[in-house]
Amino acid sequence: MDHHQDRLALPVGTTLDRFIMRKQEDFPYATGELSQLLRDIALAAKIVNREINRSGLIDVTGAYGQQNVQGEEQQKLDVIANIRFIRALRNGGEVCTVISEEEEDMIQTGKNQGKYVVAIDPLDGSSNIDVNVSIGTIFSIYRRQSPIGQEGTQEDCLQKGVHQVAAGYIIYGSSTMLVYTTGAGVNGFTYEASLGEFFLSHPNITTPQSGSIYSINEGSANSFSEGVKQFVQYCKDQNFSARYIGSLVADFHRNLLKGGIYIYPATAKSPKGKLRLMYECNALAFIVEQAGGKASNGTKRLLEMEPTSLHERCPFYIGSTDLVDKAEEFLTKESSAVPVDEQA
Ligand code: AHM
Ligand code: MG
Repeated sequence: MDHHQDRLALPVGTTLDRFIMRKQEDFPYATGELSQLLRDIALAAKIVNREINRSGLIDVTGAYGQQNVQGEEQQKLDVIANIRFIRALRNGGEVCTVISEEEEDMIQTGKNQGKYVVAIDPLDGSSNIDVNVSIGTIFSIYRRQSPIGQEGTQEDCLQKGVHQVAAGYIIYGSSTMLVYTTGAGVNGFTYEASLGEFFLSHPNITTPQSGSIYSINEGSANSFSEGVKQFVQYCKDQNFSARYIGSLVADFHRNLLKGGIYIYPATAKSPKGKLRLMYECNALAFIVEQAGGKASNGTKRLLEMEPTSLHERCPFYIGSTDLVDKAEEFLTKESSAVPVDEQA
């Protein structure tokens, strides 16, 4: 094709499916199951995106009328997204067991030949659904440890974040994007609704070493620990911008691209932090590290945390390496300080 023709009909770019296939060719012994699994997730994401986009028009907004395992009010779209992703994973056949923020117990897909286990938050930030603010889906993929041919076990599901083979998120924002890693960098794809495809739009995402955005719910500042208070004061002293959407995926995505730090610390209301290790923190920690950033529980690398239960929560510090280092510095000083009532 000559140059003129190329200008008349610009190439549409690389689709997610083609990108996944090309990556698979980099691994000579790959069987294609992980690729298929990623495509299953992308299909469910398109369906959920459709429901979200027309949510003011059809009866999917508002509360479902039940609470999830954590006693939180479920939104209708929480339930819909949960059904859609689990159905896609079950039909795909690569996954033996799913754990979901919306379900108390492990979900056995009945596909006992499946090599993988998935942890998913089907719709995060759901309090933002009804007000048309960005929401997201977060997922982690692990290789099962138990022998193939039987149901997945609790041990298969409760692996440390370092054992993830892939992780990603979908952001349903001003545009819809899917961002994922398989441990060889991070790539982002934007959804082209008229073609029904995700296209590679953000190849090889790297996060700035430092940044000037801090994201934390300062409404809880009275119950922050001294170290967190001091770090927030440090951000103000540096004239950083405060940005907090209250939708983790959106806050994370912005900071990933621009540089910054997101914090959900322990507070009086949530003594262990609010976010869940298995459904929210591990996936984003894997992605941020692959993009050159850092994630911590305040004192330790998040991906090294040993999970003990499916729905456990942990304090979360994630973003540009310099800022997470700085936050850890304040927190370490705090933990080595002698409590006031024990001082001589
Ligand atoms: P959810 O999983 O129930 O949607 O809650 C998680 C959300 C995150 O998206 C967000 O960062 C955080 O909760 C906001 O919490 P808060 O309103 O306490 O600041
Ligand atoms: Mg969530």
